[in-house]
Amino acid sequence: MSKLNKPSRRAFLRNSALMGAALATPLFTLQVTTQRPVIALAQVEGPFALPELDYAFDALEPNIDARTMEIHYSRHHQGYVNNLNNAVVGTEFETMSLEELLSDLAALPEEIRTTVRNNGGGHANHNLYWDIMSPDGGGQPTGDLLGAMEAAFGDYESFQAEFRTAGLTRFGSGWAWLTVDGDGALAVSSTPNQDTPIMDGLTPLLGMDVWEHAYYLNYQNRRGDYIEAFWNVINWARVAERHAAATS
Ligand code: MN3
Repeated sequence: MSKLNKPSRRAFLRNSALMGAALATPLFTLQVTTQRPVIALAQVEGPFALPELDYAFDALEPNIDARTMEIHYSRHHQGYVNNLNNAVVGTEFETMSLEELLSDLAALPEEIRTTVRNNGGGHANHNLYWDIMSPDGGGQPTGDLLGAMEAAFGDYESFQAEFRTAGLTRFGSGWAWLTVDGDGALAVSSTPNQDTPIMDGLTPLLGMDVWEHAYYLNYQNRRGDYIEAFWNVINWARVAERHAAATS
């Protein structure tokens, strides 16, 4: 008997299993195609909590899929909130605002400094991220914000190119930013992990999460495709409001 025709032990076991199973039972379970429900993390008591979302998890489809949104919000972001609460509850820092905590990390005791940096940063960054996205997003900025962009970058397309590059070249996990400083100057930057421009005294106006958890289910490793889709969900009216508040 040739090697090709000889039934392998694995095939024998598979066929035996098939015969032993009821014929109506599929060989493979539906776990391959059926998604498990997303179990939200429970809120840890403390001064910080998830913000309300202004839109449904599926509202940003097809640009950002519903399951990514739900896991991102109710597990990742809730995790940052919970870790932050656990770090500050019962300490003298539990009455401080997020901005106060993040803008002077050196003032924090060493045993909670890294936790506040990572999880306070995560909380602040995601608050911004949800806020500057909308199912009615896209288009281009106008008015004072556009004028400030033209002063800083030349034109909107040059801003786009810088912001895209900031997101693409951030190695590993992090964020791409449009920020404004105390003199009203706009700049594009990126940060690693959950570091936030607030740590550097800047006001973030627009933030794009480029952690894989923000896009991997839908885009796998194609971060550039996610970045292109992100333009379609930016709520420029909200970005303009943030710009106006920061420069008034
Ligand atoms: Mn994230």
